[in-house]
Amino acid sequence: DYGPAPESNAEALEWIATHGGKFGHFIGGAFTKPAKGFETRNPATGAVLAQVSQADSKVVAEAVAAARKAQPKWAALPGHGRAKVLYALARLLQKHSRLFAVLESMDNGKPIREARDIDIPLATRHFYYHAGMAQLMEAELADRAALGVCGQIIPWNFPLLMLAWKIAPALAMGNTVVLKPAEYTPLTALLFAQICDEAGVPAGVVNIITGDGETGAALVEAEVDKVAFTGSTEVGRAIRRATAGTGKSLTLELGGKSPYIVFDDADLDSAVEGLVDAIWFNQGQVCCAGSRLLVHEAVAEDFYKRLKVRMDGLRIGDPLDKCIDVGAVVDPVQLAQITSMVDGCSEGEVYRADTPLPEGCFYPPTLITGLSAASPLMQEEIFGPVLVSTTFRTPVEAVELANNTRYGLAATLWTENVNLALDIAPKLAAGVVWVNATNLFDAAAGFGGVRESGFGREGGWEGLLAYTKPKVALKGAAVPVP
Ligand code: TXE
Repeated sequence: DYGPAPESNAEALEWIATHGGKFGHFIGGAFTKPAKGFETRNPATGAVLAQVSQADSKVVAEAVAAARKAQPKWAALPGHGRAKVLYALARLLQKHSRLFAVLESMDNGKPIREARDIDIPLATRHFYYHAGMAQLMEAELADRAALGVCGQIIPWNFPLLMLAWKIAPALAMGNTVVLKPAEYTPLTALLFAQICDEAGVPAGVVNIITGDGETGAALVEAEVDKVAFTGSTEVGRAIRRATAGTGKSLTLELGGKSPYIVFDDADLDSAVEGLVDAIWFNQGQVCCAGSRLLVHEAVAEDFYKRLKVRMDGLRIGDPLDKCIDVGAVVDPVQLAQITSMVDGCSEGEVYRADTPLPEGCFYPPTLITGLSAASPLMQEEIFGPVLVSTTFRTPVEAVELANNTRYGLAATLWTENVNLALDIAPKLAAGVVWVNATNLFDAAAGFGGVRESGFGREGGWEGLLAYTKPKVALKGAAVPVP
């Protein structure tokens, strides 16, 4: 239903109201009493949506203890026992998909079209996939065991999807979890907590605690066996330091400045469409956003012209409007950060989409051309709807420019020449390379970075292994040891 009317937020507001507009933490299968904390707001309107609690180290310890208590029994379940629960979660995500999508859009500011067609279906798929893997692992991974209790910290750009990426594989492999959503976007995690009970998740297997970076730091320090983090490179670095020498497993999925390379023989219209998705999907707040356009100088002028026409056609506004392409930036703090980075740049030529911009937490789709490779905007993650660009002459130069950053999360290249694609793709320092496509994700494909974009994979076989440790069982020797 792509009708012109905005999606109704009545059900979401009603759900918040059933909790009295105030949420505690979800520990040991029940919500705690709401305590002192902070407000979460709708960035598109500025309206307060709910009050959530701030977990201190005592609350973190309680949640970890609940997870610890539940873990042996959960791990001892046969694979099909855990699969049953994961399938139930997947089905309930589908059943409540409209509520999840509206809540996500209101809390984050993302267009409802994206929440409905991408975030929620991909999160659901992750649970279906890992339900299957929970059963398969018994046969395939008999020499691996669960890690134990996992502390999981997620960002605000894809709140439910990042929760799914963290919780589904952990549970499939017999771990229990304490997850902390980002302070800007706690609501879908709290709704997920509620459906855990309906899905038959045993008490203590999933614990959700809310709070800011202090809560996150306390979770890293707590008695957990693994920390899984997605967020900024700076915080990732602090977490790596804090876990060094502790024996805790760690996976980090951090920032990026992913190149989007357009060769002179590319299908330019398709490459423009891909780029719209690469940088303006979710207002550019995507770790693997194709935020650095490298375009062959022979087609650059033509490409920029086509791109600007497409930018001017993007509709920015009420995220609950089903026709909207670009929604609100997650928070005024992020908006100020984007604004100061762009305004602080004295180089290049700035083009802002010629499209009406609503009042509030919105930033126009922006293209900055003619930047030098060393410019801060070419090097630093902006994490907003801002595309930076420069040109190249040869494939060798394209690879050099592409790899000229501290990051290595993703890369995209467009060419009609398959030999060129096969030559260039392996030379790009990136965890994933997309050819004539962009932003393709699958629960069966490991996602993650190299260099300062982090390490470890989420999804696929590697993602499952990251929630296990090797286990060797030696039976009584048939042959006497000499
Ligand atoms: O991220 P943080 P912020 C990048 C992006 C963005 C910038 C800042 O460039 O502009 O980071 O965003 C928790 N110990 N990305 O400040 O702080 C925090 O509560 C443990 C890219 O929101 O990294 C939240 O749950 N946890 C990224 C989570 O970490 C801590 C997505 C992420 O917040 C902590 C988000 C600490 N010391 C931002 N401090 C991506 N790769 O997708 C904070 N947290």
